[in-house]
Amino acid sequence: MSDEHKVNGGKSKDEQLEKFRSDERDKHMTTNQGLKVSEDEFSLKAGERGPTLMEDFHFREKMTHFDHERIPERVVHARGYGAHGEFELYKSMKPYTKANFLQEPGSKVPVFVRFSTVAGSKGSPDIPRDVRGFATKFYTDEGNFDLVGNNMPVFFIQDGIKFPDLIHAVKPEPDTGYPQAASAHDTFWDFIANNQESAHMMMWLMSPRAIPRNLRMMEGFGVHTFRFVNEEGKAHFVKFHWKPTLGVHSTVWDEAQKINGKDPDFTRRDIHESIENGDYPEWELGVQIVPEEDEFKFDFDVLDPTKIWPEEDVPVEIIGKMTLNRNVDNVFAETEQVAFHPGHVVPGIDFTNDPLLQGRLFSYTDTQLIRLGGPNFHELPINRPVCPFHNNQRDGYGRQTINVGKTSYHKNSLAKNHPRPASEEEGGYVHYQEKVEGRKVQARSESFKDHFSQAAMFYNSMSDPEKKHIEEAFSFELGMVEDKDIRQQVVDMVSNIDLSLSQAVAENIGVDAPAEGGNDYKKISPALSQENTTHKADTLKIAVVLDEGFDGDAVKKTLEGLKDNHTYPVIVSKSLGRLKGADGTEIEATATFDTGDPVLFDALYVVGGSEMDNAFKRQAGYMVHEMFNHYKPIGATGTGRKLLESANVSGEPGVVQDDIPENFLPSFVDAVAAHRHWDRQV
Ligand code: HDD
Repeated sequence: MSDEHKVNGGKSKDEQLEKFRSDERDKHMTTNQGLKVSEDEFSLKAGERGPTLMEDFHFREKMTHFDHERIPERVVHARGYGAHGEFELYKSMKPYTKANFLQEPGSKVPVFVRFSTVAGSKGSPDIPRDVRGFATKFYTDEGNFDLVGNNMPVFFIQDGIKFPDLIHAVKPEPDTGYPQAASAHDTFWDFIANNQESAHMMMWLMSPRAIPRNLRMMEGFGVHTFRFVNEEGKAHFVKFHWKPTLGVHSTVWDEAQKINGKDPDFTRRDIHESIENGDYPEWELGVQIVPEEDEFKFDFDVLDPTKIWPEEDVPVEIIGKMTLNRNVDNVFAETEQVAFHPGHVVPGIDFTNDPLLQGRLFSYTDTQLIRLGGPNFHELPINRPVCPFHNNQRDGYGRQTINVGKTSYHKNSLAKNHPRPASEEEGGYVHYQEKVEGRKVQARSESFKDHFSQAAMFYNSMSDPEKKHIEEAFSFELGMVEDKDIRQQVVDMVSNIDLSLSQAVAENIGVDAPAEGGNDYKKISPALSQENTTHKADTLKIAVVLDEGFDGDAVKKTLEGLKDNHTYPVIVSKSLGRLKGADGTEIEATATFDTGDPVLFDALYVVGGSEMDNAFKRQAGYMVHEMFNHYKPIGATGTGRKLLESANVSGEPGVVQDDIPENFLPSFVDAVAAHRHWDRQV
């Protein structure tokens, strides 16, 4: 590789962006032509009470720019949030791929990640029941590699040609314009029932994965099977996984719906604040690798994007870690203008014939052309590779590069044939020479026709609370479907996955329960259940309900202990400001019962105080009730214990009470680390 392509590890993107940053502090205001502006509050008028004059170029420029400020939102994944970070390699992938950023353990490349929901508009709430986009741009010294994935490892359809149909079905219905950011409506379920390849994805969508607690605690998947190609030209099939170091955690439906009202920005605020606090979100990158010789060794087609490779059969090898450590400076310039494309690959990473992937390879550039207004979006700071780029593409809206010289064609003699293609040895991308033959057909491969086995595997791998979640999700979603025939069709479809599930849902939504069905596929993949994920108390937010007259010494000790365990206690009371303990200790309340709704916290610690009035007790009681119903950890000391007793939650799982801080703290931290306590009677 030539020296000009060597880049400065994890920092190179930040250095590049620095050249484009503009800091307006301590500066005079000017027009876009650099002319200093003397007046910005009053337009130029003919007389104090007269009409505005056309001549007022500052008014015209300011207004015109404003009128053109919006660009079309993404046709899908419109609601998103991005952050910068770096990817560090743990383990060389040299035996499998020649991709430069996957060679040297310890090497780093900058990344930019944009998380998103799929169906909702740009201003929709953060926790609808939906798939989450998880798109990562690796700025490598061989060009940008985009891993444009989701938080679910399979997809609804098997062929890109059906994507517009799927999206038309899930978006607000065209005759009413609603519902916003919701799949609980007739057209979506009509699509599902009539496109049964969606069965496996439908199960993921009805599971807790579709309402993650935050963006830091969800997995990411490249979904498709890609190809690694090594220096010798040998290829392996590969699937990519992102595994969050904090584990995979979700909300419950009632909680998610309430969060969407109380704080529609909940997950974006969470990740922004985590990065500002230095609690950098981390994911390990895992790969599943299958030799090409084993292509036909599975009971599913490795190219089918509605199938996973069970981790127990093809282990996920952890090869590196991504850390998100910097928020964007400007959401529009970076998060909105970033343009991902599954076709942005580097030497050593190639495609397969997955027909969904093939369809995507067309769609992404096409959509950026309309969204970003022309073919020069690669020149926007966030999209620029950190290595140099040269070709004979020229002109177009918003062109920034000033290409010098006469030639913009290949081959030429005037510029000695530059820019010239690079040989494979020089780092030129050479497509993998897969042998293909066959008739031109428009058909589904026979090997893509089993839609229900893995859907059954997913359901059978769930814990009881997850199964309950799925049944309730189906009941809610189909309960919102007006057309009884569609409800019946979906229930009949579900009977191919699990008969008792279909019967329970049928009863809840008033349709005929299927008499027969079920699935003979009995395989289980424990990795699919969130019950088997990592559980840690780190970074969880604890509401501490406090009133005047609390036991100062004990509370202070406990709060310090909670912070030492890397949790975030937040004092919630009837009003903001200082609260005085019985011994004179002062603690500041930073949230009120109004601003500190229980759904915004991961756990509750009730202290109360000696002067609680009935209003305080009722508000605190509401917090206990909500936290309890959402299976969240609850702790109480001192006067707080009485509040738990009157709420009838004492002795229930995940409810910890003790007046001695040394005893209370470890048990409460354990309860917090467990996240949710499903074995409660709610
Ligand atoms: Fe897509 C955006 C992920 C199938 C067409 N897609 C988009 C984004 C993500 C995904 C994360 C948002 C990127 C960002 O944050 O800017 N899409 C997926 C995954 C799929 C998938 C994991 C299946 C495995 N997508 C898919 C198909 C098509 C598209 C089959 C069309 C044939 N996707 C698009 C798009 C979008 C998009 C219309 C809208 C905005 C954009 O591209 O940049 O081109």
